[in-house]
Amino acid sequence: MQPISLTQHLIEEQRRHANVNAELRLLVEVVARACKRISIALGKGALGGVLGEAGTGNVQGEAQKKLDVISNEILLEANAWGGHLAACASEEMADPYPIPDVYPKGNYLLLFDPLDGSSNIDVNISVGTIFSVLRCPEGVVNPTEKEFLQPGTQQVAAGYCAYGPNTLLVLTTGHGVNVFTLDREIGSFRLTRANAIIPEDTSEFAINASNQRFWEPPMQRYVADLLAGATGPRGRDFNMRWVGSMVGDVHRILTRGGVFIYPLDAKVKAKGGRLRLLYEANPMSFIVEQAGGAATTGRSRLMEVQPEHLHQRVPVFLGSKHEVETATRYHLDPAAA
Ligand code: P6P
Repeated sequence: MQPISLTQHLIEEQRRHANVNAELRLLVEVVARACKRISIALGKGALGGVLGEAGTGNVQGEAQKKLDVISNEILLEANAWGGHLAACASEEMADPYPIPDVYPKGNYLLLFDPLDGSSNIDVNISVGTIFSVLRCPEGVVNPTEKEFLQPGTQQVAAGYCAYGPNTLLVLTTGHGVNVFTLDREIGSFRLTRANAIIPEDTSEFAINASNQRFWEPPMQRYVADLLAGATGPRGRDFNMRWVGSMVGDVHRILTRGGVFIYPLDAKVKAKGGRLRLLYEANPMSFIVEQAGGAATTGRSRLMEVQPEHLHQRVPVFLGSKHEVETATRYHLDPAAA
């Protein structure tokens, strides 16, 4: 029997869970459709004339790839007319994007990193789209940045689309995590892994080790103990992976466990971290927690951080529950670790 489609899954969730209503179902389906278009654009590679730099920069001060801009536009256009959103916010745009007045507005706010890891595009390594859904506060018709500044615990849904050897949509609406694989022949996402669970323990860590000399002392000790392996306090050997695309690393962790860390280091301390809170760290933390994992800033639960501005950055420790707790303990009580 064919695995069920994303639409059937969402209709069944709508029947079971009050928080999954028709508007949220439409939102997720619209985002999924946009991700299919992004996957097609990526798949053309050099033949599509869309590789390389756009010649513009974004609010992060980063040079934009052509596909950053294209992916952002695909998501904005797809979400403009459905009547499910009040506004969008994107890594690629300085300010929130209000739904044009010609269209009806809805009750949700959508935040996204349209193409995470885009530095990997030109070398054909997996990239992804990350999205987060918040409720627009009651009575607010024209939301501004303020309405987006909600802690991650307020998310009603989150997900990512991983553009790898196959295109996968990973989704949570607060009732576990489900993985859908794009059937390119019929253009439908099919449920291929229901209720994904992250192993609580792991022997695999993901970090950009080239930043080692910039790490804080607890981070230095934690990683040194991982590298000491069986000869050190951890008493077992560890393996390291670093994709350079958060979506790639997080999906590996969702699949076989692991811990992903982008800590506060001397290079990024002034900015508050490397990764963005609202449309990278929060949605990934929601997914990881819903799959039985954990997500902290190294010192406290990540989804409880109260955002102060739209593009705020945050240190990220997420993945296998016990390993995240261990890494966090090094920071909270160095002697006890
Ligand atoms: P670095 C990609 O730019 C990104 O935002 C994440 O997807 C990725 O995990 C991280 O930055 C990579 O950072 O410093 O290793 O290039």
